[in-house]
Amino acid sequence: MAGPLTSGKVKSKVNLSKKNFAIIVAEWNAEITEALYEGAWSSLIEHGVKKENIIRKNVPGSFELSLGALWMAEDKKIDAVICLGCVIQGDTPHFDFICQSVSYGITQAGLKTRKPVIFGVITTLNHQQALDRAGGKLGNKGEEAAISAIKMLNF
Ligand code: DLZ
Repeated sequence: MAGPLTSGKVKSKVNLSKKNFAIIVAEWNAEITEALYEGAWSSLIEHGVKKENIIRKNVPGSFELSLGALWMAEDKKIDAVICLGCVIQGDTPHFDFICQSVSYGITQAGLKTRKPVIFGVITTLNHQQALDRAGGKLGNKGEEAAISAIKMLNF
């Protein structure tokens, strides 16, 4: 089932060619997170964001997205931060700790800096569910994350 954010383009009252975005990409499950990055980057470009105004940063895993997001959001030049990760459930409770920590951390980064910090983290039970959400039959959550950032800049 697709959410309301999935569709291609939104109208922006804000001049996006003057906005600076940071996209932070977790390296765990790189096949998925690279597809999310592709979706987020393409969507920003489609909405008129300049290539040179998109900064990409990598972090080792989704757990590190929180600190990466805070660092980028604290940068005065950055208007919005998009966090991309993929956490797939394993045999241990590790999944729950990472998901809980990253969702809380990303929220805190936004609240502390008063900037849009977007949660583009897929949390799935298996690899197929992640593929479905990274350019597969359920769309691309990276693209949705970019649209969320644009909508928040238009708040
Ligand atoms: C350790 C770990 C595990 C088991 N699974 C994932 C995952 O599915 N997705 C993800 O983004 N990261 C995972 N990690 C790595 C942690 O996020 C983190 O990088 C390490 O625990 C080091 O702090």
